[in-house]
Amino acid sequence: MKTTPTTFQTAFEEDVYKGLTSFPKYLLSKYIYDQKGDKLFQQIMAMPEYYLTNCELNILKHHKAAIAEIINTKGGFDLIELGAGDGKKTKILLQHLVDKKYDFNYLPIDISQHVLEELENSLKNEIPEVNVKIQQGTYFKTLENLAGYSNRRKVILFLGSNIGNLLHENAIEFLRNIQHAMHQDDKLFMGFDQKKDPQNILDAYNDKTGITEAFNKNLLARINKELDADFNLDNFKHWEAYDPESGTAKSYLVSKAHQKVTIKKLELEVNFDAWESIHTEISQKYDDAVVEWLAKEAGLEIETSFQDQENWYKNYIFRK
Ligand code: AVJ
Repeated sequence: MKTTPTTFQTAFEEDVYKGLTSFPKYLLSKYIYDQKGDKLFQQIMAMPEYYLTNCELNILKHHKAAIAEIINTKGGFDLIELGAGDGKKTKILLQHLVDKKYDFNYLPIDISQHVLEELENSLKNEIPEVNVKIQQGTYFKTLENLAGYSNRRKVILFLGSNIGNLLHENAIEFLRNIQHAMHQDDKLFMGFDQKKDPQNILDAYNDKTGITEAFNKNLLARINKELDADFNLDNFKHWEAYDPESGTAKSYLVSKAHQKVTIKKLELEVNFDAWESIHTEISQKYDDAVVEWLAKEAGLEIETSFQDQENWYKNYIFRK
C-alpha cells in the first residue's frame, strides 16, 4: 500500500492519485479526452441540447464578413487556432477569407498529430486554396515559437468556450500567456458561453440520452483501463449543478453506495461513502462584466463582440 506518493510514471498517475486522496475528491476534466472521450465529445456537439456549437456556428455564418474585415491586414496575417478539432466552425471563416482572396496562412495547433492530419486532409478536399501548416504541440510552447519566427500579424482563434473549463484565476493566466505572445496589432478571437436560463444550461450538460453521462464517466473508464482499476461505472451517478450567481456549471460523479475501489497501478484503495462526490469538470458561463474583468487582468482590451439572436453565446475580439 502506497502511503505517500512516491514515483509516478506519468502526470495522469500523479493527478489521479492526488485527486482521489484529496477531500473533497476530484479528477481533472482534461483526462476525459482519450480516443473514446474525443468521440463522445463529437457526439455531444451533435446533440440538440448542446446549443454551444450551433450558436457559435451561426455567429460565424452571420458575421464572417465583419470578422474578416477586422482581422485582415495589409501584408497578410497568420491565423493561428488553438485546439482546432475537426475545424467545422473555422471552415466557415476560412471559406470566406478564401473567397475574398485575403492573404493568410492557417496554422492549427493541437496536441494530437492525428487530429491535425485529418483536418489537413479535409481542408485539401473542401477548401484546397487554404495555405495550411499544421503545428503539433502544446498551445503555449507552439505560440511562443510562432511569435519568435513569424513577423506577420497574428490572429489567434480559441473557439468553443473551451476557456470555460478553467477557474477564473487560471483563465487569467491562460489569457496572459496569449497576451505575452501577441504583438501590438495582433488579435485574439474567442468564444464565451453566456449566462442564460439555468434550465437550458442543465439540459446541455445532462442530456436524457446519457451521452454526457458516458463522457463524464469516461474518466473512470480510463482509470480502469490505464491504471488497472475496478470502478463499477453503474455505481456512480452523473450529476450537474449550475450556480446562476457565479455562472459556474459543475459536473460530479456521485457514489451511489459505500464502496471500495482498487487502483492497482497506484497501489491505492479508495473508499467512498454513500453519496460522496468526485468533482470532475467546470463549464463556466460568462457575461460582459466578467469577460471585461478577465481581459483587463490579462492586459487585453475588448475591441468588439458578436452574439447570436438570443445572446446565448458571444465571440469577442481582443487586442493588446
Ligand atoms: C469542450 C469545455 C467547451 O464545458 O461545454 C461538454 C466540454 N463537458 N459537455 C464544455 C463538455 C460536458 C465543453 N468544452
